[in-house]
Amino acid sequence: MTGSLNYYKVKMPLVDPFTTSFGTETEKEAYIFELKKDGISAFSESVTSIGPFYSYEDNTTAFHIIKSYLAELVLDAPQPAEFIARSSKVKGHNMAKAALEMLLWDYHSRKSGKPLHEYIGKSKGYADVGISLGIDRKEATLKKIQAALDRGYKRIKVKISKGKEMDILTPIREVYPDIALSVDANTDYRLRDLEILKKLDRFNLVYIEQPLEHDDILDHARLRKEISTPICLDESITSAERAEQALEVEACEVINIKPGRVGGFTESLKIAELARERKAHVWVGGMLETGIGRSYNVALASLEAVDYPGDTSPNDKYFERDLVRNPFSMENGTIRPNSGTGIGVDIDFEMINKVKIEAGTF
Ligand code: OSB
Ligand code: MG
Repeated sequence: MTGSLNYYKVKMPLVDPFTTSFGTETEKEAYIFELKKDGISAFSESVTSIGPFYSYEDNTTAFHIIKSYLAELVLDAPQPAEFIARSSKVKGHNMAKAALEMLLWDYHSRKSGKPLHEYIGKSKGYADVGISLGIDRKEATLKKIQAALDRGYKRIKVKISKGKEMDILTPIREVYPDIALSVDANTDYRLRDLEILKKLDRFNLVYIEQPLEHDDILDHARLRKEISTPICLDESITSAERAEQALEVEACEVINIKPGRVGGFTESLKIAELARERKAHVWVGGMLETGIGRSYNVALASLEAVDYPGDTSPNDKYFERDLVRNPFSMENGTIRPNSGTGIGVDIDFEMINKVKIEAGTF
């Protein structure tokens, strides 16, 4: 029998507004998907947001692509590889594809009786956790950093934007000269800003994340020769092939894997292995996901091949009440993936019903 694919569009306020170089997010609007077949219910989330400011996809484009082209390809619960083959005729739209590809990973790991992190490869059983802090007033940022250090976070990442980088970093390094610190520019610079980017070398950063254009590899390779701060690519790495090209031309030494950005877990696993072979560093990022999307990130981040702390904060950084009844807790800067089968989330349907603004079945 074929299964059914349900969706719930939810809208939840963020605990704290999140400001990056591309804008401020005050609430989360996300599509949650549920695949029901043969007594198994699997869940996933699209990492797209309200507008196309991180990448060209947003909730509306993802929903359109899923409804018009992809939903019909998952109803018989194929293996993820089969879904990728079937959906390859749709160009791009990785986030839309990832929402369903990951749904199939949850489905099949539940079917196998294993937790997702054991199903996908060699897991350490925990993920090392860093925090991603949005742009805020100096005092607020310093307070958040202290709170994060007190909670055991293993790396502090702060968002920067062009023209504000010195004002953001100088006070942080004054108070915390030695913490593991990184910055994320979310594409705010160009090669012509080289003089500013060179100044960042003095802050002894673990890396600078995505300084240049969202689809650039070549200018990052040029930039890398000019600065001593290691480069981490986020937006530019849209597939394992892209990752290989970036490493080949030495555009970066670190990669932020976001399963949503690369079309799902299959590509994510390839990138993690590739980075290990090429002696590059990898970690798992986040997109302010609810506990459903986050559980995938934590499972992936727990793999041995992932060697840097990720942006996989516990749920309370984002939401007062999440969509799951078993939120993550952090101990000594680590989070354990859920132990149930698949992504192991205990879905809080009462909460989903409370915050859903749209729902339906494909
Ligand atoms: O660039 O990593 C990013 C959030 C939304 C969009 C892009 C990014 C981020 C984050 C937050 O840095 C990561 C998280 O805590 O989920
Ligand atoms: Mg980033």
